[in-house]
Order: sequence, then structure tokens, then C-alpha cells
Amino acid sequence: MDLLILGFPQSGKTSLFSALTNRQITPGGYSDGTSNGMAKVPDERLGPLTEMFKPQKVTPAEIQYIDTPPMGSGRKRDSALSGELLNLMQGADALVHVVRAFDNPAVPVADGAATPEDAIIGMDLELAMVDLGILERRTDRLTSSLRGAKATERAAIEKELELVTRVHDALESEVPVIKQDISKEDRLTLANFNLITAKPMMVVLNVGEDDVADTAKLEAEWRDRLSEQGRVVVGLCAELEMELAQFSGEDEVEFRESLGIVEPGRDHVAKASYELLGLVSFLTAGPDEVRAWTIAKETPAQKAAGKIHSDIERGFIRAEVVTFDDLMAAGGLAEAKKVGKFRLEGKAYPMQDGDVVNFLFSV
Ligand SMILES: Nc1nc2c(ncn2[C@@H]2O[C@H](COP(=O)(O)OP(=O)(O)OP(=O)(O)O)[C@@H](O)[C@H]2O)c(=O)[nH]1
Ligand SMILES: [Mg+2]
Repeated sequence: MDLLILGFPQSGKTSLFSALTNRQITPGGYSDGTSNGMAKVPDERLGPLTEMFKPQKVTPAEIQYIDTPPMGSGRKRDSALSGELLNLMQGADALVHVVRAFDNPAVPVADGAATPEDAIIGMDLELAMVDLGILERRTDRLTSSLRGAKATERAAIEKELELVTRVHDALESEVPVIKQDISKEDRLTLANFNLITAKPMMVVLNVGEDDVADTAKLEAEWRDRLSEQGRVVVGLCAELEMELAQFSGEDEVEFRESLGIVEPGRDHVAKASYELLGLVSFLTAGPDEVRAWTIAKETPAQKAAGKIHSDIERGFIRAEVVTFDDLMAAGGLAEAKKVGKFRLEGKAYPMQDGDVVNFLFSV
């Protein structure tokens, strides 16, 4: 899963990226390139599983974040979004809009992003413009193909034209595609156009270090305001999070507590990313490795097995499944089996969060 970090110039994108991926990057003046990095997904089940299995290795689930150049840095200035940024957005599973909510006289405020409100409205408008353009080009093509169409082809073209027009008009009245009432079948048709506002979006309010104590309040306020657009909202201080991420263990905990930060920002964003994309983790556990794996909620067991290795997916026989809670209550795999908590599931079994799984396969 790829989440693309985007935003106005100097909003704190790279600081956030650095906090999430624990990359040591000097703040400021690193505007051009794109960087990819992995962030660990916090999982309170890994600790107890490690206790139980004493594995050689513990591997948390990871999600990928991509840092991008700021909006407005494209060479072609007809749009604030460069072609490169557009391609990146179309390839991402979700977008993370970093909004500047900090005061820093040393860092000039970008045009059009004087307040968080301006930045959010401005970004939404930019993204909607992109989609409107895509939909209008499609309308033109469909209209012209309708002219030369055979009678048998007309119905399909007219149907798509109706869909494209409907989505276009709703978007023009500021309803992002993701929030529009569209049938499953129509969504499949739209998937071909890779519309940006069809992607889930998280808004990260990047607050100043003096405001960290009020972050939860600000977050709740913006969550209400943006709920209609289906946005997930996170508040944090990117610069502080970046610094805190370089500490470890007790030092970090102590430092956070002294600042009144309840949860590390990277954990907060990772959880919000799961929520945004409907993700869950299943677990594998043994003496070699205890590990969490990211999948979409209810992924069929056979497909989930493919996360581990394509051979396991191809040669899938069955999945032995025990829930994390049952495993802990029983005190071990053998004990869980004895009390009948071990289930044998077939390839279509919809995997649940916290399933501890052993895949049986043959190749
Ligand atoms: N006071 C304060 N300054 C911040 C915060 N986050 C970022 N900054 C400063 O703002 C400047 C820009 O931060 P970056 O993380 O580089 O922002 P960016 O969005 O990646 O910038 P571009 O890639 O150039 O668009 C740096 O000088 C940071 O130190 C914050 O939470 N508080
Ligand atoms: Mg940057």
C-alpha cells in the first residue's frame, strides 16, 4: 500500500515523511525530489506473541509513504500540479495532505495557503480540476464516437456518457468522487480513468510546537468539518515528531510525556492509514519469526497467503487459524488446538484482523 504525501510548499511534508520513516533528513530546502520510505505499523499483539514464541526475529507490518515536491513546482505552470506529481498521485492508493497550521516567521507561507482552511480548499479545488479535466476529455471522446457508432454500440456509449456527465456535475458541486453515490458496476468503469478524488485522503494538520497540547481538540474540530468529504484527520507537530523519532525507548517516552503527546505521531498516522484504506493485519508466529502482514479487510485466505509468498498462494491447501485472543487465553498453539480453538479454513475464508495463521500448501 502506497500513501502519497502532498501539500503546498513548506507545509512540512518532508518533516512528516522523515518522522514516519525515521529517515534523518535536514529540515528545509529539500524540495525537488521524491523519496519512498517504509513506516512500521504499531501492533500491541507482537509483544505477547514474542513472549510466547521467543522467535529469532520480530517483524512488524509496514506501509509505504512517498514524499513529493510541493504543489506549484511543476515546470508547466498552467496547473499547480506538475505532470510528474499527477502520475504519482494516480499510482497511489491514498493521499496524505499535509496542511501547515504552525507559525514560523522564518518559513514563508505559500501563496494560497495562508490558513489551514485556505490550503484544504485550495488543494481540494486543484484535485477536482484534474478530475474534471479527465472527465471532460472522456466526454468529448464518447460524444465523437457516438456519431459514427453502430446501433448496437450506442447503448453502451450512451450509458457511459450518462455516468461521466453525472460524476462530472456532482464534482462541480464539490462532492469528491469517493463520496458520490455510485454503483459498484459504475465504480469499475470509473476505475479506468484513475480519478484523484476517488482516492481516500487523510488530512494532516501540522501544528506548531506550542500547540501540541491542543492537538486532540483541533483534530476533533477538523474531523467534524471534513467528515462530509470522508476525510480522516490527524493532528501532529511534524518537526517535533521528526526530532522525537531519533530518540529511542524510555528517552522518547519521557520526552513525549513532558510535552503532553499521548501517542507517537508515526503510530497515529499508521493507524489512520489503516482506517483510511480499510486495512487489517494478520499474524504468523513460530520460533523463527513473529510477523504481522498488512491486508485489506476480509481478503480471502488464499490471496492473503500470497502476501507471504506466491508459492503459498499457488499451492494453497488450507489455512490453520486461531484468533490472537484465543491463542493467548489457551497459552500456546498446542493448547489452543486441544481446546478446539484451531480452525481449518478454505481458500475463500475472509481473513480477520488478529488471525494467527499457518498456511498449509504444496508446490
Ligand atoms: N515551527 C515549525 N516549523 C516547521 C514545522 N514543520 C516544518 N517546519 C519548518 O518548515 C520548513 C519546511 O519544512 P519541510 O518539512 O521541508 O516542508 P515541505 O513541505 O517538505 O517543504 P517543500 O518540500 O519545500 O515544499 C522547515 O524549515 C521546517 O523546519 C513545525 O511543525 N513547526
Ligand atoms: Mg519537502
